[in-house]
Amino acid sequence: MADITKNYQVEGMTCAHCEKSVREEIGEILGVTDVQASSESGDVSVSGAGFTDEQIAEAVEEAGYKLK
Ligand SMILES: [Cu+2]
Repeated sequence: MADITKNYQVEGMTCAHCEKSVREEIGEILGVTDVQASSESGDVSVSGAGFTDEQIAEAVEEAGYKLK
């Protein structure tokens, strides 16, 4: 399966620590190979294969934030 990159908007990230929490939680999802997160813009981009929007939403919530 080819890798894809999907972009999400996350509410509530305010600093580098928030970015790290989001990156770590999403990074645990099977198939995710890379996560970029910006607390400034709220942009989170996830690369990989086989992950679902629902899994991303759950991981973001586990980290303590919300998908927009
Ligand atoms: Cu923070």
